[in-house]
Parts: sequence; C-alpha cells; structure tokens
Amino acid sequence: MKSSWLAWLCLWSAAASAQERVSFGTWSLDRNEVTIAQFARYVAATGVLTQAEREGGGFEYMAGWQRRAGWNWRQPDGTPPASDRLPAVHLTHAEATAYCRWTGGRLPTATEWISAAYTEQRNAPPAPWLRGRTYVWPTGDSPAGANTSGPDPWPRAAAAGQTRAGVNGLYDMGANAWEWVADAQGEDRRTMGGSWWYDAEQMRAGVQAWKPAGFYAVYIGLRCAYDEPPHPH
Ligand SMILES: [Ca+2]
Repeated sequence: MKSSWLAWLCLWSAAASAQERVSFGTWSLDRNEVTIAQFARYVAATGVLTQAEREGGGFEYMAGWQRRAGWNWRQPDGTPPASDRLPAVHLTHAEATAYCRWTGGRLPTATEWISAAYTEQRNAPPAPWLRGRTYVWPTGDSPAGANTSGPDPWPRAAAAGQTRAGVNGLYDMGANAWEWVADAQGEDRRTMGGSWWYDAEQMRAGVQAWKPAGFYAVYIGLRCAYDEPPHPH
C-alpha cells in the first residue's frame, strides 16, 4: 500500500515538474525564472547562506552600484515580498550554479538560452507562434508583454506567470530578471535577456552583458537547464 502511494506521488511530482520545464528533446529548461519559493526549498534543505546575506545586502544601481542593507533573495527590495513567486535574485554565479546542481540541472549555455528564447521549437505551437521561426524578441515580433523599464503593469519584478508567455511557452526570457548562464570570459559571466530596470533593447539575443562572477544584484536571477536521458523505444 505504502509503496503504491509512493509510486503515485513520484509520478505526480514528475508530471508536475515536467510542466514547469520546456523540453527541447535532449535537454529542457525551466519555464519560469527560479522563484523565491523554489530557492527557499533549496535553502531549507542545504542551509546555504548567500553572499548577499553574509555581506549585508545586495546591490542596486542608482548613480553607481549601491549596497542595500537587508536586500537578499528572501526580500529582494528589503521588505517582505508581495509574492514568493517573484524571481530569486541577489545571487552570485556560483550560487546560481549550485542551486541548479541541487535540482539535478545546470545553468544553460548562452547558445542554448538563445535557441530557447528566440526560435520556436514546439511541434504544434498555439497561434501566433510558428514552428521553426526565429523571432527578434523572446516575446515574438514585439517586446510588448515583457517586464522592462517601459510602460507596463510592473514597477519592479513580476511574479512567475504574470507576464505574457513568449517563444516556446517560456516566461520572462525577455526582461524581468537578468539570467546567469554558464558562459565565462575570464572572471566574468554572461547574463541574458535584460531586466525590469532596462529598456527592451537589452532583450535582444546579441546583447553582451557580462558581470563579475561574484556579483549579486536586485536585477539578476537565473533559470536552470536539464539534460534529458534518451527516451526508451
Ligand atoms: Ca528574465
């Protein structure tokens, strides 16, 4: 009895997590940016204390980078967050990498991230998406629907699922939080997609936004990629 219940639970959780990921055949990607709730489960299991917490708070850009006391992934803007589905931010590249490893994944490469963000790959995508087409924006032909610094309903970060679903049914590949990827240039690591603090131009694929690997700020989060085992025939 107990084992059948456990088997059901495993199937259910596998299905639930599959919905939260978008498959590209040999690998998959989180549908949303990693949320505060997801990062909280990791911290509860591992006891990790982030650098922003240890060092007194994360950074915000206001006439230069300024440290904000008490700002960290638990409360990105220094006060209890409106939703635990807001993106987990104020994390270094190493912290992002460790989180993804804990979930059984890894950070995507920029090449993977760009393929997922701009080229529609679903077998039968809903209108107006066209399979095989590469779009200018992760939101399609226009940056509308993303959470940038432009006119939109979100003055700061948006919770997962609030913005318009983009290419491949992914959310917030354009803007909301910058996303760490695996690519390195010396001590710098690449971030993708722009953020709520920037205009839509930062959502373009070719933007070269590199940050020191040990940096953490209110605009930088992540999502994880997963290598998928070949399907049995
Ligand atoms: Ca993003």
